[in-house]
Formats: sequence, structure tokens, C-alpha cells
Amino acid sequence: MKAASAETIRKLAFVGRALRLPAFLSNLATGVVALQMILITGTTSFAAIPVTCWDAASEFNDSTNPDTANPSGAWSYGWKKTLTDKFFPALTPINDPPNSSGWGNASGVPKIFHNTRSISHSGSGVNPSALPPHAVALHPGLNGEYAVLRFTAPADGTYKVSGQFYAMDDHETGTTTDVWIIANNEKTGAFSGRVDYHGGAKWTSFTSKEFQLKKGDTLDFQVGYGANKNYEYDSTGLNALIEKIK
Ligand SMILES: [Ca+2]
Ligand SMILES: [Ca+2]
Repeated sequence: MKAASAETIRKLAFVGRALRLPAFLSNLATGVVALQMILITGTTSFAAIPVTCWDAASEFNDSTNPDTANPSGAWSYGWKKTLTDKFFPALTPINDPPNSSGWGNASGVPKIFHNTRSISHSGSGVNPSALPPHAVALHPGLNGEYAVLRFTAPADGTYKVSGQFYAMDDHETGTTTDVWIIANNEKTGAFSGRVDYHGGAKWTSFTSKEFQLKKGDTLDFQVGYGANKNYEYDSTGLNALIEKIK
């Protein structure tokens, strides 16, 4: 319902006069509309609507300040020494303006980075990886450390997760990684797959995979250096959409 405007009240008063209505009737109608306007326009605030879906790429925080960007909302950017080891936030900014930004550990990898622009971007170096527009990339560490994008559930519920991990590098061994979605750091019930640009699948998809999470539970999207135990040319893209369905 639209709030009555001052213009409406003025017109109503005019109509009342034109119809030669008794003054009290005209005034009564005008007063009712004025009261309606006060009631409606006086209620300018409303309860915040809870968000029930998340997108890793569009919500990537490009700020260079770790205090404000990591964690950022439901997302944290970090790494683990092994598959289900402790999560460490990656607090060393990665900046390649205007193309990409992200977070790594102090030695540079593992790292998570993001194409900040709506055009494709080739990374830096002699053999750069290729990032589609707004892509999120994870790169594992030299000794098998995992790059981890962590989602922390804001409320109890059933969370549906869809997306894919995909190769970003075709140089030499190409992207050769093991990829995971792990709830609460437990391997049981996890999604696992492999990306192998030259020797296997160039991507691995997960569709409508459901996880029961309590408030504060974690869902970790992880990339390791794969079966060849070599981290070179291992940048792996991630599309991840999360929807709370119950
Ligand atoms: Ca590898
Ligand atoms: Ca590789």
C-alpha cells in the first residue's frame, strides 16, 4: 500500500469544497488520510531479512586489511598443514592491482586469490595461470599444505552446496590437485575429487550436496597438491554457492 501524500490530502480537501460537502465531512475525510500518512510513513524501519544464500566469488573481500577482511562475514581465507589439521587464517595480503587480491600464508603459499575484475586475467610470472572474470583461485603449499576457503554457518540448518573446482593452469604438469569439501574438519561425509588438467578431469563438480550444520559449524573448501605431490602450476578455481534450505 502506498502512503497518502500531502498532494492527496490537498486534492481531497479541494474535492470536498467542490462538492460543497459539509465542512465537517470534508475535514473528517482529510483527517483520516492524514492519519494514514502519519501511520505509514512514520514506520520507516523494518526488521533485517536473514540472508540464506552465499556465493564465494561475489562475496570475496578484496580489502587489504586483514582485520576487516579475514574473516569476512561467513567466509575465512586460510590454510591447513594436512587435510584435517588446524585451520590457520592466511593473513599475508596478495595484491596485484588492478587484477587480483587475496590472502596467503607468510611464505606465499598456500594462498587464495580473486580476480577483482569482470574480464579474464592471466596471473603474474613466466607461466601465468588463467582466471575467468571474478574467479576465486586456491593454490596449495610446497609440502602438501591445503589452501582453505572456510564457510562458517550463521545458524542451525540444512545447507545445500553446488559448484565446481576447475583447472586454471595448463603449463607443464598443469593443475593436478585433490579437492575437498569438509564439514567440521571430519573426513567422514566429505566431498572429494581430483583435478588433473592433462591426465584426467579438468574439473570436478558438486551439485546440491547437503550438509547439516549447527550455528558456528564449518564447511571447508580445500585444495591440496594432488597425487603427484607437486604444487607447481596447481592453481584451482572454485565456484561455490551455498543455500540454507531448512
Ligand atoms: Ca600437483
Ligand atoms: Ca601441477
